[in-house]
Formats: sequence, C-alpha cells, structure tokens
Amino acid sequence: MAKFRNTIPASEITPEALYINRRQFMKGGAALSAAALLAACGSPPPTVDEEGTAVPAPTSTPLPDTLTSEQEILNYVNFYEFTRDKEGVAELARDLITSPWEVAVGGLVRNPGVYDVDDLKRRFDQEERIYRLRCVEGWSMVIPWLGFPLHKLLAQVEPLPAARYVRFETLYDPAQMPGQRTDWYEWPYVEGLRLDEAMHELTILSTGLYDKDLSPQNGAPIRLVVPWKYGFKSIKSIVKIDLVEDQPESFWMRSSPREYGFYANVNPNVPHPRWSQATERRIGEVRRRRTFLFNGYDEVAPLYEGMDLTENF
Ligand SMILES: Nc1nc2c(c(=O)[nH]1)N[C@H]1C(S)=C(S)[C@@H](COP(=O)(O)O)O[C@H]1N2
Ligand SMILES: [Mo]
Repeated sequence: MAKFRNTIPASEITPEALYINRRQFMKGGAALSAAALLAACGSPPPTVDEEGTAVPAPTSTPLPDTLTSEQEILNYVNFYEFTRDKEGVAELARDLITSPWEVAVGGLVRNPGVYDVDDLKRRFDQEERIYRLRCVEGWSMVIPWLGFPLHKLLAQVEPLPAARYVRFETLYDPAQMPGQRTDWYEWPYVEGLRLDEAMHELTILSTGLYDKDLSPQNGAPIRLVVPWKYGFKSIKSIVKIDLVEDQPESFWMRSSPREYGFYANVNPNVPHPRWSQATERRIGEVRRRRTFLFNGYDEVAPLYEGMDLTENF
C-alpha cells in the first residue's frame, strides 16, 4: 500500500497512543486551565460554538496536527440519511448492506461503466492520505483515509469535452436509511465538483480509514473526500457519478441556498450567516484553533484565481 502523507508532515502527526494519553491529561486539566486562562486574560468575552457551548479564545498561531482517535471518527458523525444526531449513527447504520456495491459512472463520457467497489479496490492502489476534515458547523478532525485519486476513475471513463462538472449521488433506500423516510430534505443526497476540482490530486474516493474498510456511518463502502472544502462536500455511500455540463444543485444548496453554496471552500473570512468561520474546535481538544483558507491546502489556490470567493461561497 502506497503511503501518501502530503500536506501534513509525518513529524507533525502524533501516534494515537500518545494522543490518547494527551487527551486524558487534558480532560483532567481542562476545567481549571480554561478558568485560569480567562482570569489571566481579564475575562475576554467567551465565544459560543454551534452547539451553544462557551469556548475559550482560539490560539493565534498554527498548532501541530494530531490524528483524531478512531473512536471519535466512528462515533461523532454527520449522516442525515440515518439521523440528524451525531451520536448513535453507528448503531443505526450498522446493518447497511455495503457489499456487493456498484457505482455507475456515466453522463458526458466516452466509456460509461458500472464498477463494483471490490474491483475498484483491486484496480487502483489503496493509498493512505492523512487529511484535515473541517465541518461547516465549526468542528474538525484529522483522519487517516485509505483510497485512490478520483482522477484515476475519471480517466477510465474519458470525460467528453462538453463535461464541465461532476455530480455525485448517495444511495436512496428508505428501507435501510430511516432519515430518508422523513421529508426534512429532498433525497437523495447530491454533491458536485467542477471538473478541475474533481481531477485535483488531493481529491480522493475513500474506501477505508485507520487501515480498515470504512464503517457504514463513515460512508461505506465508498465516499468522496475533498479536504479543502467543508465536510458536507465529502458525500458518503456513493452509487452514481455523472459528468455533466451544468453546475449540479447539491443537497445543501437545495435545502438552504443562502447558507450553503456550490464551492464551499473552507474560508475563515466568509462567515456562515449564523456563525463565524474564523475558528474551529478540533475534536478531542479544548481550545479553539484558527481556521485557514482552503483548510490549509494552499496548493488548490490556482483553481480559484480571479474568482470572488465571497460571492462564490
Ligand atoms: N450522504 C451523505 N454524505 C455526507 C453527509 C450526509 O449527511 N449524508 N454529511 C456530510 C457532513 S456535514 C460531514 S461533516 C461529513 C462527515 O464525515 P464523517 O462523519 O465520516 O466524519 O460527511 C458529509 N457527507
Ligand atoms: Mo459537516
């Protein structure tokens, strides 16, 4: 298995065992140090995160990245097909049938095809990619994904010149996905990328994390991961990929166009209408961190040269 650890140097990643010790240490000291910190700084007004919890002031300098524990990644989850709660998704999704699983790739391509996920895993090297994941709600993780670049699959189907966007669709199966039996949203979940974003080396289809196959709650058996965009772009449990001419309307754009745009690039300077995006809470940590443009993945900046990122949020 090829190891691909770009953008987060291995020297910045703390092994999980050390991480857990550090967390236990921080849990013990958290209450005291937060109070002491506020007192020492002359009680600056605490900010409030999306859950309404008061949080200490963010640190202003970049902090090293540490892998988020496997337990947190498996149990703090957004997967609205099952529930709008973050906890309990693992239990609700446990019996999702993820094998066999086919992904239909078509639309404006020379070679449309239906791909079995097990075949995809054999066909393309499974690489490890350690990426930050920044949710639009203001929390983040560092996840060791397994997967392969989406461009490898797109090369197989050969996009036609008219193809300008890629549209992705999640499984629609209300019998298995209780959230789809509600009419909160228009199912299925849909996402999209511009073709050059989809072709970027950082964009992967993931089939696993922490060296294991994906668990259902994390989008088994195959999901998109686009690390410089808000987490909702990283669509789970994909059954359909189409090359299209027009910009697809995504699930969140459809549900709340004022709040969620097509690009959804992580951007500390463009607040969500209901909260700031300047900082984030790394799951497992106490103090908030600064949020960086493109989630710190500066190499994607050329994709957006000359674009107004406030207008194209
Ligand atoms: N189909 C589908 N994909 C989805 C979601 C969802 O509800 N349904 N939630 C998104 C959101 S908001 C985030 S933050 C990430 C979370 O991925 P994780 O739970 O594996 O960390 O998945 C994204 N992909
Ligand atoms: Mo999210």
